[in-house]
Amino acid sequence: MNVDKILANLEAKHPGELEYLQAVREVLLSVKDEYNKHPEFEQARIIERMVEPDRIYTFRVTWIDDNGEVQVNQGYRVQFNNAIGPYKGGIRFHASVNLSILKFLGFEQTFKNALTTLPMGGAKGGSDFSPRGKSDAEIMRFCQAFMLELWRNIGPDKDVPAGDIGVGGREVGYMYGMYKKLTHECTGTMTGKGLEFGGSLIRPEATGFGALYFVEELLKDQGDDIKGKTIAVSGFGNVAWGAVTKATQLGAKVVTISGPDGYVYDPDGINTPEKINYMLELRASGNDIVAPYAEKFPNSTFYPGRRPWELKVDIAMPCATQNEVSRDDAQHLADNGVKYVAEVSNMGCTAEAIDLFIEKRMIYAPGKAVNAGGVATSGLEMTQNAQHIYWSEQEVDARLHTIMRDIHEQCVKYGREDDGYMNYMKGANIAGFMKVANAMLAQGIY
Ligand code: 2IT
Repeated sequence: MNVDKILANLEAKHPGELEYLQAVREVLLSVKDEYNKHPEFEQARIIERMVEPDRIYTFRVTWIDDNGEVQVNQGYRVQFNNAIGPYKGGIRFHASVNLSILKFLGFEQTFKNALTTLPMGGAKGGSDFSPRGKSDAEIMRFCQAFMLELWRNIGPDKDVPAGDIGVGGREVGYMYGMYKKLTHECTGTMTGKGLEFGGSLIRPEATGFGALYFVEELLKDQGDDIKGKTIAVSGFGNVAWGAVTKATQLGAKVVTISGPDGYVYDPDGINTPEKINYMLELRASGNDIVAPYAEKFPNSTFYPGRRPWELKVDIAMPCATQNEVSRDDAQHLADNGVKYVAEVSNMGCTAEAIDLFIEKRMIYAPGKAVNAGGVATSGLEMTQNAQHIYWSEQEVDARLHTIMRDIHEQCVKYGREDDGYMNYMKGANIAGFMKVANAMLAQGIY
């Protein structure tokens, strides 16, 4: 595999799509040696086919705001790869959304979904619509307008969207409602639905819970234990909330959350139901800030414009968005003796930050392994919908737990280096890649 040549071609075709090229480069560098052991991959041009999405839908979304003004946004669905199952992946509503970001997310989703052990392909969608400060009625009208275009291209065995940044239970409900209105069908075409209409127990918690189950395995592998560990978490959305909840249950102490406005440090730990549920209140306010936490809980401090990676903790868990840990942040973490970085956001660390972690022999686990519990539980929601049944909380949680252990095992299979160092980036990328590559090979060239 000529990584430089493939990347140069991709860059020429998609100039300036930095996040997409970053995600592809990471996977190519990780899988290169393994790929080169398989001339049949090269012959079938597996890698050249895998780095391009199967197709992309782009559409205009027109809606009317509360002032009666007509608003226009861009909508997308990137159907990346369906070699191992129907396209599956979230929808992101955020002002920063563009094709580069959705292509990186769809590409990552393909390998992540392969790791879950469930039959799901990779996709991602979204819009540059910003939910910040929008009324509930505006959110509803936007979601309906978005689905008015998307519905033709999705279906329970074709493409199953879910939530991501800016899309939670409320937005999935509004989109799914319009989908049903248009198709006259009650099928599991979206996941993350409300419990009353096909949603799965534990889906809201699943990404954060799964991340902590993975971290437990990772620590065990190092002869270490989660009990008593201090954790820096970034973000304050659904994923951070699930992570803080489970970390606390397992006896760890989370001391930070963050937003676009800065981070909050709570030396006592974000560890009471009042504090943890206040995260939900902050999110529901729609203001996208964490500063009010420090007013409500005066023993904590708000640091405006800063990120929590400057603190001395045992474990760093980025739970906000892509590239939120820079090389400088990574250097701070290393200087402070932070041993473990478990990325929960998708591509939360820059390539330069990851290089530093590996250079310093810190244990770094990538988002596509650590956060796979979210989409895995979406897969469990699809299973329940297809059978027209509901599983108990215990049943879903036990399955999620088993899946996360399995993902960890797959990482170990491909990521243990000769000196014993666990390279989770390599392990996750190769394990996910091998499954997708073999599935593509078996299904012929098209
Ligand atoms: O990044 C992700 O894995 C998600 N946003 C969840 C996708 C899903 O289909 O549940």
